[in-house]
Amino acid sequence: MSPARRWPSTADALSTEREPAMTTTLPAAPYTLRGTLTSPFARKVRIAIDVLGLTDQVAMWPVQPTDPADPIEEQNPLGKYPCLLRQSGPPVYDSSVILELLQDVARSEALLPARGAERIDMLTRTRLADGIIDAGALLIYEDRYHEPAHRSDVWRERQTGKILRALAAFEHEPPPPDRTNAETITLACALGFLDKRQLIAWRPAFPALVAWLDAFARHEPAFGRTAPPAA
Ligand SMILES: N[C@@H](CCC(=O)N[C@@H](CS)C(=O)NCC(=O)O)C(=O)O
Repeated sequence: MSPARRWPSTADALSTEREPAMTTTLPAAPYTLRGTLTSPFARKVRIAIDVLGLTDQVAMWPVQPTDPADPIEEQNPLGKYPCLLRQSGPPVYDSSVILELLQDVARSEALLPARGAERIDMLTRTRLADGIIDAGALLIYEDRYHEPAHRSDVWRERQTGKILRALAAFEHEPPPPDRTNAETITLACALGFLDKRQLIAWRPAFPALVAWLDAFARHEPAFGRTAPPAA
């Protein structure tokens, strides 16, 4: 694996509002995160890096999704990001597994309990929030990869239904907004993704989640620091 271009390890790269300048310098950091500033799954990881105090240990190397020469498919055969490269050991994916690794590196259990019923609950609720992003991505890909005549309203309704039911579950029982953990990070990234992509008008239908996101953003500054670029 010989990257042509990388980002250096800087806190700035985690919080930037624009793509940082490229460099050919190989990072000295023990870990390198492959992702983009617009990826909600990569945002989960960027927030975790920030809150766990690991910004000096993780370099950033942006994925160029439209560049066939980008080695992301060698690093993760699924071609998905985020993907965390290590100085020793194979690459680590997906976002929730990366969160667990980062917790280990930080010797913390702040994001996810190590064992017990709370761990299973949090993993399940984190997957529920992940599923909002997954379904939203499928809506985007439907438009991106299918000509208008081949787009399926049935498919769109299925994905929209998943998003709405998951949002209803969180609206009914939101996690405490003053905690930063795997569930709250992922839910905030999912809601931020819906806002950014304007996939559905969720705000009028889910007022408790609107309030929840405001409160979480006030509680956790890393959420604002990792906002996707405006353009
Ligand atoms: N379950 C994975 C999902 C990752 C994912 O779908 N990432 C998107 C970018 S936000 C991606 O890689 N899309 C390109 C593709 O699916 O080929 C995770 O949590 O990391």
